[in-house]
Amino acid sequence: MASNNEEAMRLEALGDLRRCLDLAREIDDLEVVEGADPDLEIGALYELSLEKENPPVIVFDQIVGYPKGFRVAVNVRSSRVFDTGQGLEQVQKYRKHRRPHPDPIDPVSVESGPVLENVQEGDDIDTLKFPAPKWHGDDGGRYIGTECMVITRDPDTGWVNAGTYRVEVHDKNTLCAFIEPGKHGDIIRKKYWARGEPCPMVVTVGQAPVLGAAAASTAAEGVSEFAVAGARLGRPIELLDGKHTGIPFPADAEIVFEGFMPPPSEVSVEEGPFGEWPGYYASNSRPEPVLQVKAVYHRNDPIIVGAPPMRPVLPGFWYGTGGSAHFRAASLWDELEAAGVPGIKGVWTMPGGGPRFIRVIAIEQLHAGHAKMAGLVAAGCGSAAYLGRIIIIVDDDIDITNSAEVMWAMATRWDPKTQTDIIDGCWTGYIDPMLLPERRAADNMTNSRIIMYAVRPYHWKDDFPKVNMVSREYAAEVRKRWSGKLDFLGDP
Ligand SMILES: Cc1cc2nc3c(=O)[nH]c(=O)nc-3n(C[C@H](O)[C@H](O)[C@H](O)COP(=O)(O)O)c2cc1C
Ligand SMILES: [Mn+2]
Repeated sequence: MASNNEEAMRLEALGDLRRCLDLAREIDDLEVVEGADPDLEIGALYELSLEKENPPVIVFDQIVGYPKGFRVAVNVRSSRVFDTGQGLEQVQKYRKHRRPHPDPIDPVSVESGPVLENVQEGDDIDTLKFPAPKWHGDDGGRYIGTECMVITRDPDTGWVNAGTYRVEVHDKNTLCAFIEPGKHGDIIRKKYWARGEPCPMVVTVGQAPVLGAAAASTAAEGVSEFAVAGARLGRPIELLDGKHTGIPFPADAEIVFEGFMPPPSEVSVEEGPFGEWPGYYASNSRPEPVLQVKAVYHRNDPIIVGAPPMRPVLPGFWYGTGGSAHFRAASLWDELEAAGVPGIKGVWTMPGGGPRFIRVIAIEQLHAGHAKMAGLVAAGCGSAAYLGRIIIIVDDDIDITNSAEVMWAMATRWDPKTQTDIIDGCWTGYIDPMLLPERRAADNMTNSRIIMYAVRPYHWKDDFPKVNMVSREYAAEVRKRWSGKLDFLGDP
C-alpha cells in the first residue's frame, strides 16, 4: 500500500504544475533539454522518449528562437510522482467509490493569481510569442494546446465546462480549436450560435495536472470538470473571472487566452492536419471556427504542457497505453455498475486500441443474458460511446490484462455466428481512420461496433469442457515442496 507520504506527494503534484516538476526533479524523474527546435525537433525527441516504458518528464528550455524560461514540458502526467500501481489495481484506484471525496467540490472565485503577472490586450496581443511546437512532420501548423483546457459556459444553465481539445495557433490573435461534434464544448458553442452570438471562450495551456485529467475525462453533462478536479484534490480549485467574457480560469494557469468564437458561417480557417492518437492524420484539414483573442494572460517564464498524440503502440505513451487508458477503463467500470450490470470483475482497454477502441470486460456470469447486458451498456454509455470499435466480454477466470488470455478466450469460447452483435450508427469522430469515406463526406460521424461474447455460453456452461490447467491449490502445494530446490521455481 502507498504510504501517506507518497499519497501526500501525489496530491501536491496533482494540484500544482510547478510543484509537480520540482517533485519529479527530486525523485530524479526530470530531464531538462536546452537548445531544441520547436519545429519538429521537440516532437521527435518526445516521440523517441516514448520508446521507454517509463520516460522521464522532459522540460525543454532555451528553445530555439524563444527567450530562456519560455518552456515546454512533456510526459508530466506519466511521471513516477503519480505512480499508482499497475494493471487492474491501478484501474481500481481510479474508480469513483475508491476516492476519498467522490462528490464534486465546487470551485471558488479569487481576485488575483500568478497568471496575471503578464497581461496583453488590444494591439499587444501576440499568441506567437510562445514556443508552440510543430509536433509531427505532416502537421499543418503549430499546436499550443494539446493537454489544454477549452472552457465555456452553458448560456442556459451557467454550467462551466472544461474539455481538452487541441488548439492550433493561426496568427497573432487567432487560435483554432478542434472540437469533435457532440463534445460538451461543441454543444455549448452551438447554443450561442443559435442565438446569433459568438461563444465566449477561454483556453488555458499549462495548468495543475489534475485539471488536465479532469478536462479529458467524461464528466456528465451539467457537471463541471473543475468540481471533479476539486474532489480529486479534496479542496476547491481557485478560479479568476475573465475580464472580457466572465468565463473563469485557474488563477495559477501558465498561459490563458480569452476571447470569442463566432459561428463558422462568419469566420473559419483550415485546421490540421494533425498527427492523432489512433496513429494517423485521419481528420486531415477542414474549416473550423476560430477563437478571436481579446486578452492573453501568462505567468513569468510560462510552461506549455504538451501531450501530443502518438501511435498507441509506443510503450511510454501514457495517453494510449498507460494510465490514461486505465482511467477510461475505470470510468467504464463505474458506468456499467451505475447502469445496473452485476458481477463485473474487471474492465480493461486492450493495447493497440489506445484508450478507446478495444474494451474488455470480465464478468462472473450470473444468469442467461448477463453478458449481453454488459456488452450493450459498454457500447452506448457516456464514457465509452465515442470512438469505440470492439467490445469483448470474457469470463472472470481470464486475466484481461494479458492480451494472450483474452485472445485465448476468443479462440476457445466464442462462436462468431451466435455470440456476436454488430451495431451500426454509433458515435465516432473525424479522427477515426475507419470512418467510411461516404460518411465522412456527409458529416455522418458514425461507425459500427462489434461486441464479442467470448464467454462460456451460459445455458451449457456447466457442461463446457474443463480447462486443462493445474489447480491453484495443487500448484501451491507443489511449489511449497520444491521451491528452493529447483531453479525454475525460484526461492520459497
Ligand atoms: C491529450 C488529449 C487531447 C485531446 N484532443 C481532443 C481534440 O482535439 N478534440 C476532441 O474533441 N477531443 C479531444 N480529446 C478528448 C476529450 O478531451 C474528451 O473527449 C473529453 O471528455 C472532452 O470533454 P467534454 O466531455 O467536456 O466534451 C483529447 C484528450 C486528450 C487526453
Ligand atoms: Mn464536460
